[in-house]
Amino acid sequence: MLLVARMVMNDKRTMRKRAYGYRPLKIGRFPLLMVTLLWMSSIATAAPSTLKITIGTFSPYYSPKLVHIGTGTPISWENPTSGLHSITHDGCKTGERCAFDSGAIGPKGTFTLHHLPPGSYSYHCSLHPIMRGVLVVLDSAIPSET
Ligand SMILES: [Cu+2]
Repeated sequence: MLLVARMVMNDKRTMRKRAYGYRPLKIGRFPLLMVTLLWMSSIATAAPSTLKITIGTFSPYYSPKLVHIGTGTPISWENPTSGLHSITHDGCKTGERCAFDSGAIGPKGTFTLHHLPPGSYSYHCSLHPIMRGVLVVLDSAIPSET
């Protein structure tokens, strides 16, 4: 039975080849396998959702002011104000290790940080030093806010 079916299939292929004068494009299992692997890897390495901090003209200036995140969680500051602000690690000012400095973020601008090593990061706005926030990166994947 199988042999007959195979013969019929072969015959159809030959007919198609004859009819169009070329070999029909064979889409084997390889592309399907690749797509499946890509899909699976995208699930495995799916980035944790970004934690958003809003910049404000009034206290607490950075909302939330104190943030705990797990390593690998991107943090994004959004500037809905009409002024310029920065996200500057205190270490940049004191001359210690400068972990991040956004430079001036304009109105409607954003600044995103990825993959900060675990640690506690105090930061400020270099244009308005009264603006202060703290970012704590924990060696885990579970983010939380306070
Ligand atoms: Cu500012």
